[in-house]
Amino acid sequence: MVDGTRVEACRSCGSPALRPFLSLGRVPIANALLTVADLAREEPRYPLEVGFCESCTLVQLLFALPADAIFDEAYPYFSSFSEDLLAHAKAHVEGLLAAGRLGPGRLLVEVASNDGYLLRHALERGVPVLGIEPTPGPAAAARALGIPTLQVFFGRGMAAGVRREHGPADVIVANNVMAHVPDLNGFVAGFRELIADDGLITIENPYLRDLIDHAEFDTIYHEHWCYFSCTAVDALMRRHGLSLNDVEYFPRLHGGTLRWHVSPVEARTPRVLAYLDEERQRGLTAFAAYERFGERVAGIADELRVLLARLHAEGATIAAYGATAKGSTLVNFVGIDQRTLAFVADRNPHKQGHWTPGARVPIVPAEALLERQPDYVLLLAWNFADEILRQQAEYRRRGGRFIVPIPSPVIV
Ligand code: DWN
Repeated sequence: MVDGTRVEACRSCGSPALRPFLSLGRVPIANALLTVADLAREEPRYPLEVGFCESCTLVQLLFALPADAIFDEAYPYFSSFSEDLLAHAKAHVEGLLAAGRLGPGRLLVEVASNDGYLLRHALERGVPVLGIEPTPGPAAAARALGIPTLQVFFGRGMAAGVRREHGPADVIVANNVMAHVPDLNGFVAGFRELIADDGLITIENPYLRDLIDHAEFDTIYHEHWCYFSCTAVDALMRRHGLSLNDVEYFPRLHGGTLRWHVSPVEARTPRVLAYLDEERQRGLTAFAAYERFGERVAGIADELRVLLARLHAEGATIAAYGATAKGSTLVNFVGIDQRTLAFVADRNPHKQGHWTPGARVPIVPAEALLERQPDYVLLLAWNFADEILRQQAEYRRRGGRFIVPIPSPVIV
């Protein structure tokens, strides 16, 4: 059990005007997979609650755990188990090269470089790269690819050291990490410290608008301290002398992802202004947009609970695919456990042989779908549905059906 803290001030602007709008109960740390020894004792649970800052509009956790309790030695997330994600990362590097942002003499630094899923593509093109990754497993995997990797958490002080040793970064890439840092201002100050005056920072995170529109409540878990809109990112960057200049939207990535383009030099595009305007028009900058979200979430959870109970009562065998962090939130909030789900299949060998926290469902290799041919598979990695349904065509040809839980449960 670690000491969490109740959040009294906005992680971005410091305002005390935080308004709760969703509680998902007391849940275990989503990626704290259990070993057989862990099964002998109850895993710790912590409040999972989010709120809205009336001052800068940032949506954020209202109960926070220390980062080193989450991103520890056993942290199991490796990016390279999705072909679509690898292709997305390669396209990003190629776009930066085509735009002249990268080249032999221009340093690319990736914050949360994980297992080298992105930097490998830059290294192959002769780009000087540096990875920053705090978790030992992914950092070791990146180094095995020849990627220089610092195994530390990124922040202001650390960035100054990198600049002294390596010089300023021409490009900083920060994918699925800005939501994962407790010291949000220290993190962004690190960007300002490290980036060259004419440099570009690209930041990818799931888009808050889609979380609300598609009821992606399962993407809320303790390793995501914040949930970003353009409005909140704009305010955050201005505070550190950076400008949110552009934005790219990837609707099929992680349930809807934005790539924010940030630089020390202001050069705002009509596209980013349109996103900021749409958020105001949609009401995402006011509490009312979030006030009834909890009711929608409860409705989806009830739908899924009733569907699974009906299938189970009919004698159907049900498993799951994707031992995901979001899957922990979903099954623990809905109240599903190993009595309903026979197993969860996952391609990541670091997860296999463990059990999911809370629900305690055994994690097995993906081959189990064909070996055991359950009647239904709950797709906990629904954000990769296109890729996984392609991959599991044979399971489906044999009559297997997937249950896609978000935005509402459907059988495909
Ligand atoms: O922000 C985060 C997102 C980007 O990734 C991190 N906090 C942690 C992680 O979230 P998640 O665990 O909910 O994520 P993913 O990325 O949806 O995980 C997919 C899981 O599914 C992985 O364990 C790998 C597995 N997988 C598989 O077994 N076969 C994935 C694919 C595409 C497959 O074909």
